[in-house]
Amino acid sequence: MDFATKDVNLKPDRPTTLLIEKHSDYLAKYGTNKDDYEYCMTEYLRMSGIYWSLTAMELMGQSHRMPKEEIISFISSCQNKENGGISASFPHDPHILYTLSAVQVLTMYDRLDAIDVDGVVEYIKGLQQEDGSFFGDKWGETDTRFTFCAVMCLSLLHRLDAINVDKAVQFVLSCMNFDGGFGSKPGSESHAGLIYCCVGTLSICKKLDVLKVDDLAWWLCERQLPSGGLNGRPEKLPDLCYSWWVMSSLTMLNRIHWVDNAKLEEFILACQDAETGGFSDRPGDIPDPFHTLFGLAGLSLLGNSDLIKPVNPTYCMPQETINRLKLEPQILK
Ligand code: GRG
Ligand code: ZN
Repeated sequence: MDFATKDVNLKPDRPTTLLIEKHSDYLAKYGTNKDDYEYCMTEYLRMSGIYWSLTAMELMGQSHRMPKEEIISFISSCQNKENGGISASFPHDPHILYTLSAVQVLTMYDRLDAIDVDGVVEYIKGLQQEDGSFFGDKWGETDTRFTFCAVMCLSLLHRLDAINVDKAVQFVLSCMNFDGGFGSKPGSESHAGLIYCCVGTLSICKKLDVLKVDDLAWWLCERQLPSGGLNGRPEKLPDLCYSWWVMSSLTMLNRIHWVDNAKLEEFILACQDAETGGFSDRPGDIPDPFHTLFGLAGLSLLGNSDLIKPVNPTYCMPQETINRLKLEPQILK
């Protein structure tokens, strides 16, 4: 049997400083050519793509380089007039994932007037089930991601009272495993991305005290590999986005120092593309807006760069936006 650790080697010629201007140029250019192959192939997740890019630009203080009015009218066009939900792109079907991304973007722009907010609230309310869980859309898949989307979206709208919050929390707790972690549904294996969703839900609902904090934080810090990068569950390769899913969770648990922050920072910086700008999942891979956001947001949590603004660990949005909305998600002391 082979017990070799799956990991990557950081090359001596890797980037070791933050290439902020390159990242701003990369995101400003992304989407300017609507015929680009990659742009066309990602239409099914366009709304989240806009959220990743805008949030990354906001964290760099560069959001003026995004086409604000074009984005706002695009979002208006994606709201379904019958059920209030929002889709990834016109004329796709609405989904709770893209409804959240749209609300996050409009909240950052302070332009919620561009959509029918009551319609969004009714859409989300209609997706809650008897056991407290949420469907992602009318087709009936349940997943702890969708609970988080529902709770985050309604809290941004100050309308959490529209759903049964106690039942939503009960459902999340029914997904807790023996290791203190969480999966996508009861009995599913712990996964760092879903742990972020469950811890984030409990943070917004101010119920973090129900966690097995030390068990969970131990499982999370064991995600660090010799390269400094983090994986999402045992026996997997490191991936830059877990710098967000793991470190945001540890920040909410007040245990960020359980990971070797200096080694993680080296790994994150090594995931930059020094030619094109942007970050990729692993050193040397092709960059994308998703990993660019989570690279910058991860560095923001580590707090060593004054080129990146503070990010809120629960919402993955600028702390200044969360302050403006007077939201106070729970962080353990
Ligand atoms: C507001 C930031 C934010 C998110 C909204 C959609 C969502 C809520 C959270 C997604 C959480 C999640 C499940 C992240 C994991 C993403 C990922 C890298 C999935 C890949 O999983 P595998 O099993 O990859 O294919 P591994 O790394 O295990 O090999
Ligand atoms: Zn990834």
